Amino acid sequence: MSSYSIDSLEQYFKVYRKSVNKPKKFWGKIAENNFTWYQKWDKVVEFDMQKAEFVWYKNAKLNITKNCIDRHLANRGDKKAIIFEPNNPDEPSRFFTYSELYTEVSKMANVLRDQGVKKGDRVCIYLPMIPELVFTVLACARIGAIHSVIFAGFSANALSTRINDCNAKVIITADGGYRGNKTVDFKKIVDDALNKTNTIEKVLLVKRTNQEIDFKEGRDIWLQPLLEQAETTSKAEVMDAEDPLFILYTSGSTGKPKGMVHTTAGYMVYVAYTFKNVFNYKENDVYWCTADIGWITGHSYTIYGPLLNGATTVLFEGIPSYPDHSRFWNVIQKHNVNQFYTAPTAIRSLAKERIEFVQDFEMDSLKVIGSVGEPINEEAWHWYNDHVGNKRCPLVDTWWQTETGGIVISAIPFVTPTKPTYASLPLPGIRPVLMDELRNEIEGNQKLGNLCIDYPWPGIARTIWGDHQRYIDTYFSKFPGKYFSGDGALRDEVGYYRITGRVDDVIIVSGHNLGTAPIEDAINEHQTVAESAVVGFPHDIKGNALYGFVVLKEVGLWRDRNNLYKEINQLISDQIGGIAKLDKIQFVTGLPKTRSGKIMRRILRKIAEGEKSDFGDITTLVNPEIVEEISKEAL
Ligand code: 6R9
Repeated sequence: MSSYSIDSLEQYFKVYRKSVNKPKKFWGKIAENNFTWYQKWDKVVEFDMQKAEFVWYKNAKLNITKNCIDRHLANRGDKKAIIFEPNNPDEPSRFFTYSELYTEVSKMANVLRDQGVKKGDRVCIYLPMIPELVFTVLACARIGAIHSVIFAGFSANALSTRINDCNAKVIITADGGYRGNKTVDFKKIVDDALNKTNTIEKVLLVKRTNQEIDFKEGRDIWLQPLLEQAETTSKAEVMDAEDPLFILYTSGSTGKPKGMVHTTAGYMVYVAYTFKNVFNYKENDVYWCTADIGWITGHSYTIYGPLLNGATTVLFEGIPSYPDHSRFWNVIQKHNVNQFYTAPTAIRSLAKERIEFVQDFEMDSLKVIGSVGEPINEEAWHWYNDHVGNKRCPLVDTWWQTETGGIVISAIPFVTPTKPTYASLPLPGIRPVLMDELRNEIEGNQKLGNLCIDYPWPGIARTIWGDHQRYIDTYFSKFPGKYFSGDGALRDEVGYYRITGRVDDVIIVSGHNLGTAPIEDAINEHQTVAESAVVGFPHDIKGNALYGFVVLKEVGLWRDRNNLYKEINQLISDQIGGIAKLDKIQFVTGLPKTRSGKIMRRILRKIAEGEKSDFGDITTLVNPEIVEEISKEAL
């Protein structure tokens, strides 16, 4: 049991050494001592980094929901598993004990089975942050269906692309959802998406807003009446260790999203272990991760990680600014939250508000605060540390990705000394390396390079759905024998890692990964556009914002730039969703002619960052002040 929970720096170094010298023994023990299995494994790991093939816990049999729910029933049956905090603070919170969670998940699992969903089928979930979202995710896992949760900010078009990519058979959605003082028409978006798909047989509907919807007989089914009649116990499907648990789409350098596939046993062991250590969770703590379940952080650290450890996890439906900017702090006080995990964007936007918003609340319950999704700048780090953590709570800056399944570089609270803007040290089992452009490993400290990991860990994604070659090409080819993250990093004088940002064509805006290619494709759909290029530029709150360089088919067309700007943003929103939006646009006569796209982007980034451009071949039609003005107007 001793290596499951790390309590001192000395122990960390000891455990870390063990984990990298004898990874099989290390991960074997963790799996052996902390989970329930129908059948144990023949081998802890088998892998080939060239072919990107990973088998963890070979031939083991299990069901992850047995580990998330059933095994807690004996001792934690009456313990709260989920605290649901609705969007509207006047609506009462709802609580689900582990026993109630068992019942809810069983009912949902039985309904899905009755509707013909079988092991291996793909089920799309497009829901607001309500308890039914957690129940459906776990119900899929219970019956062996592969869940594919689509973030509710994605447009109908983005949703249909994802449904088609994995041939989902069923989609679960709601009539509508609440978001601050707005409602979102979930059902309408799904209806639009289904015009462009033909694999969905059934649309299962949760009632949330009671708004009117178009109901299509024979295809649409209200869940509530079915749940009321469903059996309250359910058999958990026997899953192989390597059976897929879920698909989660992430943006890449091309227009097509990558369906990252995570499998059952390795993912389970990895997220449980990292949750326990990175948040120093203790039995009666209340833990809150604000991430939407549509992202990997919500999967691993709102649902699976906490429930695997028998924790109490808060599910928040709302947004940080509603009804005012104190909402996060209010919820921490209300539910006596002990561990709080959020994104730098949220911190930066709240730090801009009056200090009373945070000072008026009693947050003594907090023990650990965390950050994820993008680099946290020094200013935001200090504000978070001073005003939320009260200089008392360790701030863990956790670096990881959809592809890594769980946190890979992070301080362990009360163990690893923290340093602002540094993710710090690798967790046990993780061997980070820095590589230069010539594919040589960079030895020593105080060095900057491409961040890779050179040995597999149980939570690593296994493939891209339907395209293993793309998985190899994206992550295992640039630096043969290593997993390449796409991020750059600095290793300081004591070996701490600081993530410097993406080195590829992905831009992280408010913590959301956006590939430049799909945005450019959307811009190019405009009838007046000849070509375009999108780059990121630093933004106070969002971290990065999008800057579009657009070449029009005819020079004179730019006179209508105000409308063009709006129409182009509308096209992007239709294709991808509201999360992708050009903050600035510049109409140019041509893109720089360079040897490679990489160099062109470097030039454009310089211009976007406001450095004076001395590249003669780019002539702007609009001077930057005017562009600023137009951008502001259109916001
Ligand atoms: C978990 C998650 C992954 C990308 C990743 C990196 C950025 C995440 C970070 C961080 C600096 C951190 N990122 N955590 N950058 N410091 N603590 O966000 O997954 O949505 O796949 O994004 O996010 O650039 O490569 P995902």
